[in-house]
Amino acid sequence: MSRDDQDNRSDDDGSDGTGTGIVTRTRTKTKKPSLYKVLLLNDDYTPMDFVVYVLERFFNKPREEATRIMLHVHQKGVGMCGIYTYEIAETKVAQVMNFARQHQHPLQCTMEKE
Ligand code: TYC
Repeated sequence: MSRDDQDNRSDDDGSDGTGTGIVTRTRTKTKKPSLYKVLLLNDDYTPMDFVVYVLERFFNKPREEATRIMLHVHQKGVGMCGIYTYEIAETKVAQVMNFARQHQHPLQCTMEKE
């Protein structure tokens, strides 16, 4: 049995030996949430400094790491900003897209299930 399977074998299931009974077992909620990668896509127009700033502001990256990620995206076409639960990832994508639009840059940010 894997670590995150439920194991309620010792719980009282209401059995009375007659084959009928009230099921009173509880299921402890321990499922881990699915995780999503937030990705930045390269384009020919968004300034490098702007991308570095986005990584600092929305993904809390130190300047050096932000620069490394930006250059990776610039060279490879796509790169990862972070891994989050669905709602956090969705929020990060929306924040980046809104911020880029406000500054009239074509920067694209997306998410994919890990
Ligand atoms: N390719 C852009 C340039 O040369 C820089 C850039 C990097 C743009 C990363 C988007 O996600 C990006 N100005």
